[in-house]
Amino acid sequence: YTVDSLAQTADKPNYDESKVPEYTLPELLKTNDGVKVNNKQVWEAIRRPELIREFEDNIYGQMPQGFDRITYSFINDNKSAMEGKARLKEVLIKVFNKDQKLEINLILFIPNRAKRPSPAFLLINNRGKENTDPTRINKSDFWPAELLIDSGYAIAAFNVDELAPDQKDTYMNGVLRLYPEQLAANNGMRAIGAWAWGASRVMDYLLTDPDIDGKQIAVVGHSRGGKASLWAAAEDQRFALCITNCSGNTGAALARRQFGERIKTINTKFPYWFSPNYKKFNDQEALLPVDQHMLISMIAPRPVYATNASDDLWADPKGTYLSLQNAEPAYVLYGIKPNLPANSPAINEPIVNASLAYHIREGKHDLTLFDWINFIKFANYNFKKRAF
Ligand code: GTR
Repeated sequence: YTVDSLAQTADKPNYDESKVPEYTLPELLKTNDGVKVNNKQVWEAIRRPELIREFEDNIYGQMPQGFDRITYSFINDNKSAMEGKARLKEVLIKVFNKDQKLEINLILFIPNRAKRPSPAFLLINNRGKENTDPTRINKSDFWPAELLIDSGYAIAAFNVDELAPDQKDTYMNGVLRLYPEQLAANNGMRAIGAWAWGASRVMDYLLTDPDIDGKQIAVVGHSRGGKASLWAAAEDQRFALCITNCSGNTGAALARRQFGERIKTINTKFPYWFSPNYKKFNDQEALLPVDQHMLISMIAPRPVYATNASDDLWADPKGTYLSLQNAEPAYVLYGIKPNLPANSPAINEPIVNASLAYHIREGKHDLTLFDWINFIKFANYNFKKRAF
């Protein structure tokens, strides 16, 4: 072997289950001082905040909490959109901080014939404006607004590029202009954190909208957007439910399995997604003080739905299912027994009537109608039950 070919072999993704290293997950229910967490009081007062800090310091960066001012104005308000089925609101959200301004364009459809205030789904859209066309001339299964409206849900979306352009040379031209100290810090927010922060600003607006049930808002993201939806729901407990579609590495999949995409790969290709501190864990997964099951745990007792696709081994379906399973003890603290089966369900056999839901869909890395149909069933089940 030449040195070069060895280096290439080392960086090749592993898809062989027998080559997954032995690993021990960091203990979920033990505080950094070694105290056992056996009730939700200790979890909420000590353990959960510890974990939030670990994820902030080592992975996603800090989540800036304050700003000077936020305003909402209506670019469009059409009570008879979608041939009368929905009210369309196009809301311009402006956030001001330190003489800087950030604009978020929110698109929101609310069902006319269903109950009001409506439960809502919010998509963190990482796939361009053409997928969330307010005119509905262009329709896309990535954001099937008509399906949601027909099912009695409001459906909202914003574009991640407004918060942090999804490119290594321009990502700082968004939220980070409002928080320059983040950019300077090794544990500062980067693009994925900025997208999650954006979801929270949309939440700020949604809570002022009398047509929306603020207690029933689900945050949804696909892939890089699914990493952000998990982080948004972990940081912002106002989200009642979280959906993470094919989110893989630094999303729902366990890092320590080193299967498919790895920390080094993601940090090399997308150095602007996570905090600079995360680079310390390139090829050093075992040194992480957390693993991704803890990210899901921080959302407990709120329901989480993770998905995979059969052709998308890069996102490690098995590691995603294991992550959900290992988050269960946090739900048990709230008297909820998610009861995921020991083995991952068969392809196209979703588990939806649960607090921790999962499916692996046939096909490629994508967000499809199949996924959405099951997200609706999951929300129907959990919102009706209101067990949280
Ligand atoms: C890939 C990246 C994944 C995932 C994906 C996507 O290139 O490696 O982590 O985020 O992009 O967003 O579709």
